[in-house]
Amino acid sequence: AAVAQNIPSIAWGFASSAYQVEGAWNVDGKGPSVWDHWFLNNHSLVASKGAGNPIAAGDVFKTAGHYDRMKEDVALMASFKSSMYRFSVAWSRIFPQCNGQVNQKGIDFYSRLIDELLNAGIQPVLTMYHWDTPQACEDQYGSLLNRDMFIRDFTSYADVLYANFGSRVKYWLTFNEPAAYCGRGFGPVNDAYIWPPGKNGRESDKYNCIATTSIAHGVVVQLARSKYPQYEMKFSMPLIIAYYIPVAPADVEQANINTLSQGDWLWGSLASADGDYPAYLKTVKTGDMDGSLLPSFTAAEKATMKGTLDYIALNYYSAQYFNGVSGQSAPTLTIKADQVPWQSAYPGGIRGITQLMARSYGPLLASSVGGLAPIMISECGYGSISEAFGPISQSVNDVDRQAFFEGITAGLQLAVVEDKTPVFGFLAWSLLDNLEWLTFDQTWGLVHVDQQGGTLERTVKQSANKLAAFFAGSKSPIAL
Ligand code: GCO
Repeated sequence: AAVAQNIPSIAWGFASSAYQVEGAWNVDGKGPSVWDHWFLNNHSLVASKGAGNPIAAGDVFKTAGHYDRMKEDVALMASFKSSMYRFSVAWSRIFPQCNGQVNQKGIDFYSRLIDELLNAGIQPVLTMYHWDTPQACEDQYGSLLNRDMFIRDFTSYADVLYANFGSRVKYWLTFNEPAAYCGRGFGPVNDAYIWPPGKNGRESDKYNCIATTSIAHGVVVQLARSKYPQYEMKFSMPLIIAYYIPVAPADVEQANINTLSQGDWLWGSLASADGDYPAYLKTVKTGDMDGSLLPSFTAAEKATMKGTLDYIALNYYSAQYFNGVSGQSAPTLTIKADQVPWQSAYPGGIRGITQLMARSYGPLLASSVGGLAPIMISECGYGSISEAFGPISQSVNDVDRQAFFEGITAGLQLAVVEDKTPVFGFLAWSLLDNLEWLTFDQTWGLVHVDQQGGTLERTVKQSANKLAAFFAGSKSPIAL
């Protein structure tokens, strides 16, 4: 009973994205996405990255075979008593040719998924764009670099999604991590990880892509509000933000700027009263963002964007210490045995980052809870290198991932129970071992998928059981 009292009331479950789990890339009328196209045309790349790797050994396009195993996967989530699931719709299932023609079979698949979730008591969270633009939109006009055409087509797509799913889906996420696809897909890239459409362009292309994304977000949220007022759809944009932990009191201000600026070049305009970036950003340079390069918005664009963020959707993976004296950031490296190189996995940071976000955005959001911004942890997970090549027994006994989630849940408990931070959803990345974009040497699932053997059979890892036991079927009392 003592344990039960401490369970925070949070809707919880898993997150995924279409390209990473579905497979069936050319089935039931689906057109190729830019990611399908990239792999189809880069066999050597797949082969070189894939030497001895589990996925490339089989059929890379099967990923986790979720398209054919959807019911089984929902049953799995229900068996953990989870209450929320984040998935993305593959735009190229709905508009395969980017010519305005809707593919009904694509709609049918997501409609069945949503019904299956609702019947299992799991609330759907729908991501509209998780990087997989229809290749036809890229071929015809250059996708995100052609602002007018892109927004026109994304708006038609949004309209179809709202008309079909708006009555059943409350939580919507527009664009997942724009800095990632705008940076690696359109901006200059100086390592091997060029992402589709592989423009490798100028720095200004990256910022244009970011601005197009912000405006498109504003346009489709306004569409939902004006055309479908009968549906209670709530919108956010999931961003990945690393938490900078100050090492001394004098470092707090700069550490917070480092953390908040990663979100403010997008959320800042969408949450603000005037639709513009917060003024402080102009002189800030951190990580992916140089504030002096941010393009300016017209009055009409600002009017479209302002007030279009209903909650904060935070993808939390990493933290770093920030030392103002040296000006250096050092990784925390709390869990280090086999984590992926970019992840500085520090579960303890979840308490501080949620508190910072809730306080900073609370005054700006119409749906704030007691002055604090409601937060959905839209992704949080642990990528393992050794698991990807090891035997299934090692994968199932995923000690590092378990340690990560133990730290996360301890931090969440303090965040919700002690700090009263309104975290209403927690989504672990990811339900299944899947296709991690351009890398084949890491696994993120809380459920093992037999990719090596090609059977795609699911086996529950201990981390999934741990999370399920911690949350014990908890739901959230917060209704936006
Ligand atoms: C991201 C994406 C996910 C990744 C996950 C692990 O954050 O990059 O949203 O698709 O798979 O983060 O790297």
